[in-house]
Amino acid sequence: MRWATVNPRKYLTPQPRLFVRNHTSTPVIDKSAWRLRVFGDGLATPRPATDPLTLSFRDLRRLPHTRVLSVHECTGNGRSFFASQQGTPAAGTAWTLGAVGSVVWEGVRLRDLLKEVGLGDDAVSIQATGLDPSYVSGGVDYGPVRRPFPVSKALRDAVLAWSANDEELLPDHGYPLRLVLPGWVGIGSIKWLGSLEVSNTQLTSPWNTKWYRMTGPTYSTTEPPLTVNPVRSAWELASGATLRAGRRHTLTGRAWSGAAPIKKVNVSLDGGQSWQRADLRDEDGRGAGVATVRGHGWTRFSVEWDRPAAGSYQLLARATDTDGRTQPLASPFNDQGYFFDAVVRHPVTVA
Ligand SMILES: Nc1nc2c(c(=O)[nH]1)N[C@H]1C(S)=C(S)[C@@H](COP(=O)(O)O)O[C@H]1N2
Ligand SMILES: [Mo]
Repeated sequence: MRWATVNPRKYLTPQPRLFVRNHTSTPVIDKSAWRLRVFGDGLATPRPATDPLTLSFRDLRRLPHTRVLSVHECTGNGRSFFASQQGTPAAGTAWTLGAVGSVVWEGVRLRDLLKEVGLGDDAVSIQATGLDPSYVSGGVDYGPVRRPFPVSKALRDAVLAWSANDEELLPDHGYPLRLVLPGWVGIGSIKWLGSLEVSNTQLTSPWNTKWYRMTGPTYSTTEPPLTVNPVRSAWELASGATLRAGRRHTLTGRAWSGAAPIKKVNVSLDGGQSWQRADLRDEDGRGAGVATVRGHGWTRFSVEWDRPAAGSYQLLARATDTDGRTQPLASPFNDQGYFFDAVVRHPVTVA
């Protein structure tokens, strides 16, 4: 998503503008032939993978529906700033800040589906697997993209979504059905959902053991899988945008957190010498006009810039959420460049 194209008057991110992150390629799926397979020893009546429960799209539509707002974001959002701002390049897609969007998902709560199929008393872990081709890298076949998550998250707010912003999911975003884990790393929200394994033991996949956990000089070998997204913010401007000298500008942007609503955004228009509080709108996602889970929308901020003189400037935004988490001035390096949450120095020219 290009921040320069974000409409300050629109709260949600239109699907065609939303970032796409695929490990392999987008599969073409026939919705009428598609089935969700549910199995595992964590079901009330355990079932092996070879004899799963199968649900058609129609079966799912018969369950209660819900609409849930979430900020959808890739774990590697901001990764390129490890190189450009901190001088320590990290492996992976060189996102700036566009691997994020705000979406109202419609679908079935996973807890309602689990109630329908019968959840066992000892279930702790659920693995979601996509129908996209297996991921092969460096000559190793890691199998289909899949990641486990705790049953507690499933019961709290996970959704099986068939639409985004009241439109059918686009193929690139997981048609016909994707999982959504609000506030959690994007990899948790498995697209083209094919199966759910419900288990009485902790499940694993390379996507929570090998990737999507912190590794690197300052990390131990036993860091937990990444779950809740950090606090971040961005200006609705291109990097290096040119603004007219001697005019009054309203600078706008957005701030978000995977954990809690945004409490304040401090901004600096002079590279960090002086700071002021930005004006906030729709804290707690009210801008989406839907009943929302607390903290799962983003907050728009704005600040007036009155007749700046010609020159080069750096705009900084630093957000804090109501859990007391504030964007740091630098993010500790990790090999894969996850969770770059530091204040970004956004260059602009006034001419
Ligand atoms: N099946 C499947 N699900 C997936 C992926 C994938 O490659 N395959 N990529 C994940 C990652 S890393 C992210 S950030 C989000 C991106 O979702 P989007 O492309 O709809 O924005 O999907 C996640 N779910
Ligand atoms: Mo991602």
